[in-house]
Amino acid sequence: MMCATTPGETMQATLPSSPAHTDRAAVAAFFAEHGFYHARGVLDRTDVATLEGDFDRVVDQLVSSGEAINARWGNDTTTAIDGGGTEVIHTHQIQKYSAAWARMLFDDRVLDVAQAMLGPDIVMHHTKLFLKPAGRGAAFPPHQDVGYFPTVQNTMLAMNVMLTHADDSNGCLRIWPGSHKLGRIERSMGAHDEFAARFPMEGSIAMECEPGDLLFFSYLTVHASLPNRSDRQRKHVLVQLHSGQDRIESGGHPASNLVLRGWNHHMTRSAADCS
Ligand SMILES: O=C(O)CCC(=O)C(=O)O
Repeated sequence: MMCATTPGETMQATLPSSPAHTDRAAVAAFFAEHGFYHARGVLDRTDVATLEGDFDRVVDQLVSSGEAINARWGNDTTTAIDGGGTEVIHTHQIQKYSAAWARMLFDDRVLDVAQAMLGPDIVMHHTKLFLKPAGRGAAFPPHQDVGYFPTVQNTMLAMNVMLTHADDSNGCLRIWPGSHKLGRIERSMGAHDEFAARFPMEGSIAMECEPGDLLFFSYLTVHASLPNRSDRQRKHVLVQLHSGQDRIESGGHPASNLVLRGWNHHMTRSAADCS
């Protein structure tokens, strides 16, 4: 909750308690008000063990590929937070490696929660694996995601599938509740000191999560994360979703346009041929 201030203003934020994920109306209202929603315990231990096993296998494959796999933002704003020499191991589209992850995308327990925020038509834009290695995991400065894949109706959100315990010491996500109400902010992609100065960390809340939790936030919600200085890895997969009533304004970012539930109302023959 932003206390008695406007979104984005500096003031110690406090964590509004998320409603149960079975109460769709309450989830929708909470998300509209705060710009995020934390669904606890959606996936069980067995699911997490399978997904984490495949996550680790993907990481091994990435490392042995010899490709560039460090997605740390190489700018001074990041170095001001984490001191440099850090990394985030990353690939897009984990479902192109693992059938277990492809099945997870269609899991009704997951989609039932997403539907509360997106309605009955749900399109997956892309997925991203993130591993913040123990002791040297990179920070992300405050930013919005809207600039990367804007949609006409701003329905795009991130669904973060948590595989490990995450807290500030291993670089969990931090969110500025209510900041989505500021809409699209100029130069919000995070590589700018002015933006970071406008959103000091004290105005954010650390989203402590457990394996099997889902953390949703709008692509308008300002978010960040601190470095992983702990002896614990931080593993999660981010799934970018939008409503099937909405459409991408401009391309450029890897996109799957995979319909997970319902219908993609703006799909065309030429668009279906792309990506
Ligand atoms: O996972 C993190 O720590 C931050 C990732 C992020 O901000 C993003 O992908 O937009």
